[in-house]
Amino acid sequence: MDIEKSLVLIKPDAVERHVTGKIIDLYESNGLRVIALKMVRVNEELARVHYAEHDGKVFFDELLKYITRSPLVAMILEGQGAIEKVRKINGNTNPEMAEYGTIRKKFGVNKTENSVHASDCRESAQKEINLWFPEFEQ
Ligand code: 3AN
Repeated sequence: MDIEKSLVLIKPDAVERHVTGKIIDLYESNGLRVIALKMVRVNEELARVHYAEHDGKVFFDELLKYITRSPLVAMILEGQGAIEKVRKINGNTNPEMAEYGTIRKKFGVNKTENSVHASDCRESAQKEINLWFPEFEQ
């Protein structure tokens, strides 16, 4: 399997409940490497670009309000098959449907406040890394 990078966000609900360290530990314990990390208070402009594909959906306004309400932690994780691996560790978008042991099952509150975001394919990983870490040389 190829070495890949994924853009991961530990979102406001998780940072507010002080589980940032526990979440990072789950990624690291599964062989992923943190190669960039920062805490960000997201403004509406960045939120709109990050969630552009959801613009117009019924939950879009709620999503913007949530992601901008308090700081989040943005990271680049690297490892073999990292994109799929991270999504497995994160679990289903809906915490109620997520498998036991996943981050969203453990920490997610609901479909909006589901603790983590991760890139869904290589193309979006590249786009999201450029958006969140413009200073990072790919
Ligand atoms: P994932 O983060 O699992 O890839 P996406 O990309 O479909 O899920 O959705 C992006 C974000 O939009 C989710 N993390 C969640 O916060 C929010 N979201 C998606 N679907 C819904 C929904 N039906 N109701 C409320 N929020 C949603």
